[in-house]
Amino acid sequence: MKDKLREIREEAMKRIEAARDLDALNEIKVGVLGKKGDLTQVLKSMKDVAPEDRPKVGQMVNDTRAAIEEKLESVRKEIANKLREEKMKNEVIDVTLPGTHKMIGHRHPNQIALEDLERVFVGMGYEIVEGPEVEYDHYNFELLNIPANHPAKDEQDTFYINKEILLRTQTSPVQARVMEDKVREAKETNSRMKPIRIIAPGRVFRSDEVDATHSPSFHQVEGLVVDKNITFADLKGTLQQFAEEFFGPETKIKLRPHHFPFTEPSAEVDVSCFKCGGKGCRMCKGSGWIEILGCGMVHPKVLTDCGIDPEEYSGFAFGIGLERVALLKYEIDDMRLLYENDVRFLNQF
Ligand code: 2U9
Repeated sequence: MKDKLREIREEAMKRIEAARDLDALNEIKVGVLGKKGDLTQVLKSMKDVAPEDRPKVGQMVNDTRAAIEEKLESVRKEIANKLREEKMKNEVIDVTLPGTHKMIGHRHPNQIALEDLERVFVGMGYEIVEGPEVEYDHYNFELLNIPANHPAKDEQDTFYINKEILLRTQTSPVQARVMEDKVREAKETNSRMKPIRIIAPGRVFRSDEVDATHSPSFHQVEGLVVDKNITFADLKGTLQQFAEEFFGPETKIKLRPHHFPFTEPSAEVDVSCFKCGGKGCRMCKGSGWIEILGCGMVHPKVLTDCGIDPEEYSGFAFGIGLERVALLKYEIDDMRLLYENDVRFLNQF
């Protein structure tokens, strides 16, 4: 029995030593220690051993099992280590390889210009208001002092849905709606109308041919302030502040008389060229000035039609073409680039 055990042990040790992988080790384990394994067979023949020898033989079987198990475990660890090392060697990272380029998103130049504009006006206490792109003729034209026979209606080539409904040609209807809402709110609460200080950014539509400076769909940011004692000086001060914050602290503004149906008096506003500071360059076509927006005091008829008494309240309004500002600010020479969404263009912002 003793010899048999030694034989099993030596044979097992030799085979374990020679094993090259985990499968081979497992096979040995089953063959020696398993249910039908060599060592288990020996245990089964214990009944033939004289009772007085059984404890000793039992101990020997246990020792043999323990020695074999220990050897199996140490060789298993060795093989596992070797496998891991080989895997690491194959998986080595070459830090000199060029990296894979991940594309990241960029804000569209229109969006950058919009956020810059909004920051300036929100800083002055303005609220941002949006409204429908599909509008009633009533809000888009009539309330803004552009009645059916008004020539401005032809100028603003309009996309009509039907006789009364159209794609808005300006964001002004949003402001007209806000005025109506404020008047209604004041009536309902039996109180004075609250002051209005809003900007209305959004998409507008005009039936224009596409070229470097025109598109049938573009964006405006319009502003409206209505309160008691609002004067043209407030308008000028606001625009001066806006110009300095948006284009730089040295920027000057110049107002030229103009005409809009919804404002009286009206003006077009130029800013001193932010590229050359006013000396004259390609950007300002040598003039030193760049036209940037239109503005004026809200026409008394517009106030009246929205339910506001022009004897009690006055207001100013302005309108900025967002694409125009974005093109100027980023020195883009063709508006079409803003709508093509070519990533080679967008990646530059
Ligand atoms: C209300 C009353 C008056 C909005 C105004 C302009 C002047 C203006 C243009 C800028 C470039 C349009 O995108 S553009 O072509 N806009 O010059 N807009 S005053 O006046 C209002 C608006 C709403 C109730």
